[in-house]
Amino acid sequence: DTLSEVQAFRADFARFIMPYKFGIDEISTKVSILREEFAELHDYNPIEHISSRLKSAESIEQKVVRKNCEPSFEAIRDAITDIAGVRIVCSFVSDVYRVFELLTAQEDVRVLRVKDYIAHPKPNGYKSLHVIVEVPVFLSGGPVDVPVEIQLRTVAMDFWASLEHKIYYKYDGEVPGALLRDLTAAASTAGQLDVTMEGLHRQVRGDTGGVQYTLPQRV
Ligand code: 0O2
Repeated sequence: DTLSEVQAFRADFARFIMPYKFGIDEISTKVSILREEFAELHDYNPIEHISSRLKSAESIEQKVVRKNCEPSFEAIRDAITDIAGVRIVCSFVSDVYRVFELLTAQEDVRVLRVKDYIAHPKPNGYKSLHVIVEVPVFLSGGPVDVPVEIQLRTVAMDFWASLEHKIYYKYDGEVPGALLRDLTAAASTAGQLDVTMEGLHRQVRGDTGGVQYTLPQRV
């Protein structure tokens, strides 16, 4: 009957989503370790904060429709790689790339895709470094590789993105032109703030070499 079908689907969904939660746990632990070690060894903390989220069933459904994906767990597993999401907010742009390098250099972290919206911002001004990685999670039945989307950004980029996200939802994606222009201008102001703050930080640390970082290879 319908009730037992719904119950069976719920149980299948819970089983499907569980490894993604563990994927988040694995990445969050890795980031916490880097953060603590940095604070201890270098007396400096490149990571301001970490947050994570599991994509809701509703949001997965919307993406299935948007991507025209077959509504089976197998197809969803392959097509939707941001079910597990971890966001790392850093103080400076150089820290974003440094944390990216340190994380992706780890042996059990396999990089599937990199989107560098810092080097190539979206037309609205959105900036962040997105990387989809796969990490092994050891379950009772053996290891499974879980994709996790990691978003790395500065405090200024994060401030901008959270406001933009609210505005985008308030207007249901149809943000009025004037507001969109102001938002894009604000993104550029946030970018200038990042450059100024990084410069000040370097002066205080006695580093006169200028800001330099190697951009990640786009996979
Ligand atoms: P939420 O609520 O954060 O989960 P793909 O996943 O690669 O097939 P997509 O969705 O275009 O395609 O991926 P992309 O561009 O890498 O970015 C997806 C996520 O980045 C979004 O997730 C947001 O978190 C963030 N993002 C991307 N563009 C913007 C933007 O213009 N403004 C803001 N504020 N955030 C952005 P979700 O699923 O949309 O939402």
